Amino acid sequence: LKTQVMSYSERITHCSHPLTRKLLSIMDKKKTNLCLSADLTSSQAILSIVDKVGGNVCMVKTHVDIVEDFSQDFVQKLVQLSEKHDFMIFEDRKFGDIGHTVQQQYKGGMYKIADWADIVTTHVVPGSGVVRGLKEVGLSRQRGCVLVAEMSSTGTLAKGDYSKAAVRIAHENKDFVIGFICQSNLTKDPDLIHMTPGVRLDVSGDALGQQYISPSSAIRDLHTDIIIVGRGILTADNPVAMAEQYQESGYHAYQELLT
Ligand code: 5FU
Repeated sequence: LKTQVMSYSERITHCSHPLTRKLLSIMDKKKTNLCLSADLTSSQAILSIVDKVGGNVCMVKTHVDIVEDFSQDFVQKLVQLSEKHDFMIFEDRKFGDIGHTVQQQYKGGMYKIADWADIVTTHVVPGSGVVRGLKEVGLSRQRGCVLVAEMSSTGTLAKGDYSKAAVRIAHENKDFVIGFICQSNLTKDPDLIHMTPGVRLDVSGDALGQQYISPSSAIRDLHTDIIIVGRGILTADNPVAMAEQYQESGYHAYQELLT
Protein backbone atom coordinates (compact mmCIF):
# COMPACT_ATOMS: atom_id res chain seq x y z
CA LEU A 1 0.00 0.00 0.00
CA LYS A 2 1.39 3.36 -1.02
CA THR A 3 1.13 6.23 1.44
CA GLN A 4 0.29 9.52 -0.23
CA VAL A 5 3.09 11.98 0.21
CA MET A 6 2.88 15.76 -0.19
CA SER A 7 4.92 17.44 -2.91
CA TYR A 8 7.58 19.86 -1.72
CA SER A 9 5.55 22.86 -2.88
CA GLU A 10 2.39 21.59 -1.20
CA ARG A 11 4.29 20.85 1.98
CA ILE A 12 5.59 24.44 2.17
CA THR A 13 2.02 25.61 2.68
CA HIS A 14 1.68 23.28 5.67
CA CYS A 15 4.83 24.25 7.48
CA SER A 16 5.72 27.28 9.49
CA HIS A 17 9.46 27.34 10.15
CA PRO A 18 11.19 29.76 7.73
CA LEU A 19 14.21 27.45 7.32
CA THR A 20 12.01 24.44 6.52
CA ARG A 21 10.14 26.54 4.00
CA LYS A 22 13.39 27.75 2.46
CA LEU A 23 14.81 24.22 2.26
CA LEU A 24 11.66 22.82 0.65
CA SER A 25 11.54 25.64 -1.85
CA ILE A 26 15.17 24.96 -2.85
CA MET A 27 14.32 21.25 -3.21
CA ASP A 28 11.31 22.12 -5.35
CA LYS A 29 13.07 24.67 -7.54
CA LYS A 30 16.30 22.71 -8.08
CA LYS A 31 14.59 19.29 -8.19
CA THR A 32 16.92 17.76 -5.66
CA ASN A 33 16.81 16.06 -2.29
CA LEU A 34 20.56 15.48 -2.28
CA CYS A 35 22.87 16.78 0.45
CA LEU A 36 26.58 16.52 -0.29
CA SER A 37 28.63 15.52 2.74
CA ALA A 38 31.79 17.47 1.88
CA ASP A 39 34.10 15.45 4.10
CA LEU A 40 37.43 16.65 2.73
CA THR A 41 40.30 18.05 4.75
CA SER A 42 41.51 21.02 2.69
CA SER A 43 39.42 24.15 2.28
CA GLN A 44 40.38 24.47 -1.38
CA ALA A 45 39.27 20.89 -2.11
CA ILE A 46 35.94 21.51 -0.37
CA LEU A 47 35.29 24.81 -2.16
CA SER A 48 36.25 23.25 -5.49
CA ILE A 49 33.88 20.26 -5.28
CA VAL A 50 31.09 22.42 -3.83
CA ASP A 51 31.38 24.89 -6.71
CA LYS A 52 31.17 21.97 -9.17
CA VAL A 53 28.16 20.18 -7.67
CA GLY A 54 26.45 23.13 -5.98
CA GLY A 55 23.73 23.11 -8.62
CA ASN A 56 22.84 19.49 -7.84
CA VAL A 57 22.30 19.79 -4.09
CA CYS A 58 19.90 21.36 -1.63
CA MET A 59 22.43 21.32 1.21
CA VAL A 60 26.15 20.97 1.80
CA LYS A 61 27.12 19.25 5.03
CA THR A 62 30.49 19.96 6.64
CA HIS A 63 32.66 18.58 9.43
CA VAL A 64 34.54 21.76 10.02
CA ASP A 65 36.84 20.19 12.61
CA ILE A 66 38.47 17.93 10.00
CA VAL A 67 39.59 20.88 7.85
CA GLU A 68 43.38 21.20 8.24
CA ASP A 69 43.60 24.82 7.11
CA PHE A 70 40.37 26.22 8.56
CA SER A 71 39.93 29.99 8.35
CA GLN A 72 37.07 32.46 8.45
CA ASP A 73 37.93 33.19 4.81
CA PHE A 74 37.06 29.56 3.99
CA VAL A 75 33.60 29.78 5.54
CA GLN A 76 32.99 33.17 3.94
CA LYS A 77 33.71 31.61 0.56
CA LEU A 78 31.44 28.68 1.40
CA VAL A 79 28.65 31.14 2.22
CA GLN A 80 29.26 32.90 -1.11
CA LEU A 81 28.93 29.55 -2.90
CA SER A 82 25.69 28.85 -1.01
CA GLU A 83 24.32 32.12 -2.38
CA LYS A 84 25.62 31.48 -5.89
CA HIS A 85 24.14 27.95 -6.13
CA ASP A 86 21.28 28.31 -3.65
CA PHE A 87 21.91 25.61 -1.05
CA MET A 88 21.92 25.55 2.73
CA ILE A 89 25.01 25.03 4.87
CA PHE A 90 24.77 22.25 7.38
CA GLU A 91 27.55 21.75 9.96
CA ASP A 92 27.42 18.20 11.30
CA ARG A 93 28.89 19.20 14.68
CA LYS A 94 26.83 16.69 16.67
CA PHE A 95 26.85 18.69 19.88
CA GLY A 96 26.45 16.51 22.94
CA ASP A 97 27.11 18.42 26.15
CA ILE A 98 25.24 20.55 28.68
CA GLY A 99 23.49 23.65 27.35
CA HIS A 100 26.04 26.08 28.75
CA THR A 101 28.97 24.33 27.06
CA VAL A 102 27.33 23.83 23.67
CA GLN A 103 26.42 27.52 23.51
CA GLN A 104 30.11 28.40 23.61
CA GLN A 105 31.02 25.64 21.15
CA TYR A 106 28.31 26.90 18.80
CA LYS A 107 29.04 30.62 18.80
CA GLY A 108 32.69 30.79 19.85
CA GLY A 109 36.05 29.07 19.63
CA MET A 110 37.90 29.29 16.35
CA TYR A 111 35.02 28.08 14.19
CA LYS A 112 32.19 30.46 15.23
CA ILE A 113 29.74 27.96 13.70
CA ALA A 114 26.65 30.06 14.42
CA ASP A 115 28.02 32.82 12.17
CA TRP A 116 27.92 30.74 8.98
CA ALA A 117 26.03 27.43 9.37
CA ASP A 118 22.30 27.57 8.64
CA ILE A 119 21.78 24.25 10.38
CA VAL A 120 23.73 22.19 12.95
CA THR A 121 23.25 18.68 14.28
CA THR A 122 23.01 17.78 17.92
CA HIS A 123 22.79 14.57 19.88
CA VAL A 124 20.00 14.51 22.43
CA VAL A 125 21.86 12.37 24.96
CA PRO A 126 22.18 15.32 27.40
CA GLY A 127 18.38 15.86 27.36
CA SER A 128 16.51 18.90 26.07
CA GLY A 129 18.91 21.40 27.70
CA VAL A 130 21.32 20.94 24.81
CA VAL A 131 18.64 22.16 22.39
CA ARG A 132 17.64 25.05 24.66
CA GLY A 133 21.28 26.11 24.93
CA LEU A 134 21.80 26.07 21.16
CA LYS A 135 18.49 27.83 20.64
CA GLU A 136 19.51 30.83 22.75
CA VAL A 137 22.40 31.36 20.34
CA GLY A 138 20.75 30.36 17.06
CA LEU A 139 17.23 31.77 17.21
CA SER A 140 18.13 35.44 16.80
CA ARG A 141 20.39 34.50 13.88
CA GLN A 142 17.54 32.61 12.12
CA ARG A 143 19.41 29.31 12.49
CA GLY A 144 18.00 25.83 12.98
CA CYS A 145 19.05 22.49 14.34
CA VAL A 146 18.58 18.84 13.49
CA LEU A 147 18.43 16.10 16.12
CA VAL A 148 20.37 12.86 15.68
CA ALA A 149 17.46 10.50 16.33
CA GLU A 150 18.90 7.41 14.65
CA MET A 151 22.31 6.58 13.18
CA SER A 152 23.40 4.61 10.16
CA SER A 153 26.19 2.73 11.93
CA THR A 154 26.01 -0.87 13.02
CA GLY A 155 25.13 -1.39 16.68
CA THR A 156 23.87 2.17 17.13
CA LEU A 157 22.33 2.88 20.53
CA ALA A 158 20.12 5.61 19.05
CA LYS A 159 16.97 3.55 18.57
CA GLY A 160 13.64 2.73 20.19
CA ASP A 161 12.81 4.90 23.20
CA TYR A 162 15.84 7.11 22.56
CA SER A 163 14.58 7.97 19.07
CA LYS A 164 11.07 8.55 20.45
CA ALA A 165 12.51 10.97 23.00
CA ALA A 166 14.25 12.82 20.17
CA VAL A 167 10.91 13.21 18.39
CA ARG A 168 9.35 14.58 21.59
CA ILE A 169 12.18 17.09 22.05
CA ALA A 170 11.73 18.16 18.42
CA HIS A 171 8.00 18.75 18.91
CA GLU A 172 8.69 20.78 22.05
CA ASN A 173 11.24 23.00 20.27
CA LYS A 174 9.77 23.54 16.84
CA ASP A 175 10.89 27.16 16.78
CA PHE A 176 14.45 25.87 16.39
CA VAL A 177 14.42 22.16 15.51
CA ILE A 178 13.74 21.60 11.81
CA GLY A 179 14.21 17.84 11.60
CA PHE A 180 16.15 14.68 12.27
CA ILE A 181 19.10 12.63 11.21
CA CYS A 182 17.36 9.29 10.91
CA GLN A 183 16.97 5.99 9.12
CA SER A 184 13.16 5.88 9.10
CA ASN A 185 10.13 8.14 9.09
CA LEU A 186 9.59 9.30 12.67
CA THR A 187 6.68 11.75 12.42
CA LYS A 188 4.15 12.95 9.87
CA ASP A 189 4.61 16.55 11.02
CA PRO A 190 5.35 18.42 7.74
CA ASP A 191 7.65 20.90 9.56
CA LEU A 192 10.17 18.23 10.46
CA ILE A 193 12.55 17.16 7.68
CA HIS A 194 14.00 13.64 7.71
CA MET A 195 17.65 13.56 6.62
CA THR A 196 19.32 10.23 5.98
CA PRO A 197 23.08 9.56 5.84
CA GLY A 198 24.53 6.18 4.98
CA VAL A 199 23.40 6.38 1.35
CA ARG A 200 25.43 4.90 -1.46
CA LEU A 201 24.80 3.04 -4.70
CA ASP A 202 27.89 0.90 -5.21
CA VAL A 203 28.82 -0.61 -1.84
CA SER A 204 26.93 -1.70 1.28
CA GLY A 205 29.26 -0.52 4.03
CA ASP A 206 32.77 0.39 5.13
CA ALA A 207 35.31 -1.25 7.44
CA LEU A 208 34.26 0.82 10.48
CA GLY A 209 30.57 0.04 10.79
CA GLN A 210 29.01 2.41 8.26
CA GLN A 211 25.97 0.78 6.62
CA TYR A 212 24.58 2.00 3.29
CA ILE A 213 21.15 1.96 1.72
CA SER A 214 20.24 3.20 -1.76
CA PRO A 215 18.61 6.57 -2.52
CA SER A 216 15.33 4.86 -3.43
CA SER A 217 15.31 2.80 -0.21
CA ALA A 218 15.74 5.99 1.80
CA ILE A 219 13.24 8.19 -0.03
CA ARG A 220 10.66 5.79 -1.46
CA ASP A 221 10.71 2.85 0.95
CA LEU A 222 11.58 4.53 4.26
CA HIS A 223 9.89 7.88 3.51
CA THR A 224 12.75 10.11 4.49
CA ASP A 225 13.19 13.47 2.77
CA ILE A 226 16.87 14.07 2.11
CA ILE A 227 19.74 11.76 1.19
CA ILE A 228 23.19 12.63 2.56
CA VAL A 229 26.01 11.31 0.40
CA GLY A 230 29.73 11.63 1.08
CA ARG A 231 32.17 9.06 -0.27
CA GLY A 232 29.69 7.81 -2.88
CA ILE A 233 30.34 11.12 -4.66
CA LEU A 234 33.73 12.22 -3.29
CA THR A 235 35.66 9.06 -4.20
CA ALA A 236 34.04 8.58 -7.61
CA ASP A 237 36.17 8.89 -10.75
CA ASN A 238 33.81 11.60 -11.91
CA PRO A 239 32.24 13.24 -8.83
CA VAL A 240 30.13 15.65 -10.88
CA ALA A 241 28.54 12.88 -12.95
CA MET A 242 28.02 10.87 -9.76
CA ALA A 243 26.36 13.82 -8.00
CA GLU A 244 23.98 14.07 -10.96
CA GLN A 245 23.25 10.36 -10.65
CA TYR A 246 22.45 10.63 -6.91
CA GLN A 247 20.34 13.72 -7.57
CA GLU A 248 18.36 11.88 -10.23
CA SER A 249 17.95 8.70 -8.16
CA GLY A 250 16.76 10.63 -5.12
CA TYR A 251 14.41 12.87 -7.07
CA HIS A 252 13.02 9.98 -9.10
CA ALA A 253 12.26 8.10 -5.85
CA TYR A 254 10.39 11.17 -4.58
CA GLN A 255 8.41 11.42 -7.81
CA GLU A 256 7.48 7.74 -7.51
CA LEU A 257 5.98 8.50 -4.11
CA LEU A 258 3.82 11.25 -5.58
CA THR A 259 2.24 9.14 -8.31
F1 5FU B 1 24.48 10.93 12.08
C1 5FU B 1 25.17 10.36 11.13
C2 5FU B 1 24.97 8.99 10.84
O1 5FU B 1 24.15 8.32 11.45
N1 5FU B 1 25.70 8.46 9.83
C3 5FU B 1 26.60 9.18 9.10
O2 5FU B 1 27.23 8.64 8.20
C4 5FU B 1 26.06 11.08 10.38
N2 5FU B 1 26.76 10.52 9.37
C5 5FU B 1 27.66 11.39 8.60
O3 5FU B 1 27.28 11.33 7.24
C6 5FU B 1 29.12 11.02 8.66
O4 5FU B 1 29.76 11.73 9.70
C7 5FU B 1 29.63 11.45 7.30
O5 5FU B 1 29.93 12.84 7.33
C8 5FU B 1 28.43 11.27 6.40
C9 5FU B 1 28.40 9.97 5.64
O6 5FU B 1 29.52 9.87 4.80
P1 5FU B 1 29.68 8.67 3.74
O7 5FU B 1 31.02 8.95 3.15
O8 5FU B 1 28.55 8.85 2.75
O9 5FU B 1 29.63 7.38 4.48
